[in-house]
Amino acid sequence: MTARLVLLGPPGAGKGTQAARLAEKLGVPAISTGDIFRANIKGGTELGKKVQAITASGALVPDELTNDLVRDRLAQADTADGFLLDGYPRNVAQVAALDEILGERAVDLAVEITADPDVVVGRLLKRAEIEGREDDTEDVIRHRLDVYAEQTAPISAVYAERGLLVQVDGIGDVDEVTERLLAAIGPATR
Ligand code: B4P
Repeated sequence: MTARLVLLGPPGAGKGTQAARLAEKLGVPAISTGDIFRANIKGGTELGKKVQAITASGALVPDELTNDLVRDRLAQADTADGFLLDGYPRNVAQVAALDEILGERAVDLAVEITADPDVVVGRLLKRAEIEGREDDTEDVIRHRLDVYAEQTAPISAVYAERGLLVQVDGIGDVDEVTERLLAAIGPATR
């Protein structure tokens, strides 16, 4: 079975949460650009130093850094039978970069998790209490939502035009959302 999936949705919709669950069920690696940046920041790497202030402000990391990172990750052997991209692509230029990286191995499906902005702000503020993520303050969360609306939301139309978009309601119990996602993805795995 292969599944080359892209997970879309606003900050706090549940992408990271659901990506880990779906990856396990589908037997493909979940690749989160946000997690990769955070690991580099924690490890004090050159990349981490370059992106720390950017991610803390809620802005997008420059495309050239992000695209190179994804290109390297998708060249690894564990992606041969599929992958789940979480948080990438994040703007229309990154969609073009991903097309170029994948070539013939095009994406099977883009799955958008939808959620009301008020709900996602509440979730992220709750996470702030637990994890203390630098970009989970109310001001930065609002900025991340603006960046999402301006730069990331238009991606859905691109995949919809290709007939590859499904939307799944991200409101509700985590298990319930996983079930909805698996039902939506099912036909795209082969
Ligand atoms: P990300 O790590 O992608 O952060 P995010 O959009 O907030 O999503 P995340 O996956 O963490 O949260 P989730 O919705 O799962 O990006 C962070 C930063 O990295 C960006 O701002 C940017 O600077 C940079 N970056 C990343 N990718 C980039 C790219 N491609 N280009 C440029 N820059 C990039 O979960 C949120 C919370 O909700 C959790 O606490 C979870 O427990 C809770 N939750 C989830 N589902 C729930 C449910 N059903 N009910 C209740 N709570 C739920």
